[in-house]
Amino acid sequence: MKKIVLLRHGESTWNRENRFTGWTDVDLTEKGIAEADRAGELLKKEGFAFDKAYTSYLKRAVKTLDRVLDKLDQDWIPVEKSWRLNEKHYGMLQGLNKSETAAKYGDQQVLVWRRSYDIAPDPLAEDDPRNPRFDPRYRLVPDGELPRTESLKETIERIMPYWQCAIFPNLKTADQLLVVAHGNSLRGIIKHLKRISDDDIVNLNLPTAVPYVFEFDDRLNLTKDYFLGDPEEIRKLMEAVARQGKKQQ
Ligand code: DG2
Repeated sequence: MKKIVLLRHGESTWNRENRFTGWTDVDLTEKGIAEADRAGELLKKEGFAFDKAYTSYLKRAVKTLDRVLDKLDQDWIPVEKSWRLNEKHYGMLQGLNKSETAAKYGDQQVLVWRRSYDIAPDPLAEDDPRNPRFDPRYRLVPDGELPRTESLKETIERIMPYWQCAIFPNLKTADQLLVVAHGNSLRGIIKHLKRISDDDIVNLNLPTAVPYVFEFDDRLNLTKDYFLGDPEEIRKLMEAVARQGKKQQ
C-alpha cells in the first residue's frame, strides 16, 4: 500500500505569539521542537520508512522535517525543498496579532481572511521590504509568480504544478512520501486530495505536528485518510487553532 504523510511544522515563535506568519521565516519554539520530536517518534512507532521527503523554504518546516527524520533514523533520505510548499502569503496581515485583528475587524472578517477559499488579505506594497522579490532565496523564481498576498485558491494554484509534477508521480515507484509544510499550504493539498468543496474547506483547521496519513491503492486512488494520535486530543487541538482567530473574551 502507498502512503503520503502530511505534517504541519511544530509550534513557531509567531504561532506562540498568535501572529499572522505567512512567508515570514520564523523559528520553532522549544515546544515546537518537542512536538516535531514527538511526531517523529510516533511515525517510528508506526513503522514508517519514507523514500523521499519534501518541504518548503521556511525554517519552521525545514527544521521540523530534520527532527522527524532524526527520530526515524532516516536522515539519509532525499529531501527536496520548494518555495511552492510555503505557507499562504498573508499580505498586510503578516506580523499582526490574530486576536487583536479580530477585536478590530470582527471575528467574521478574520475567519474570511484565514479560512475562506478565494478571498485574500490586502497585498504588501510593491516596495515593502517584506515583498518576496527582495529576498535572495527566491531569486530564481520568475518575478510574476511571487505573491504579495494570497487566497487559499491562489495558494493551491502555485502548489499544484509542484504537487502534480514533482511529488505525486513519485508514488508510482516509492511507497511512502513525507511532506512537511504549513497550515494552509497543507489545507490546499488536502482539499485537492479529498475533493473538499470551496465552502467546506472553511472548517478544516490543522494542528501543529500531528501526522496526517493518506493511503492509496496501486492505481493511486485515495482509499483512506487518518491522523496519528488520540482523536480526542487532536479534536481539541483543532478547536484551539480555530479559536486563534477570535477576539479574546
Ligand atoms: C500560520 C497559519 O501558518 O495560520 O501563517 O499564521 O502553519 O506556517 O504556522 P503556519 C500563519 P492560520 O491560517 O491558522 O491563522
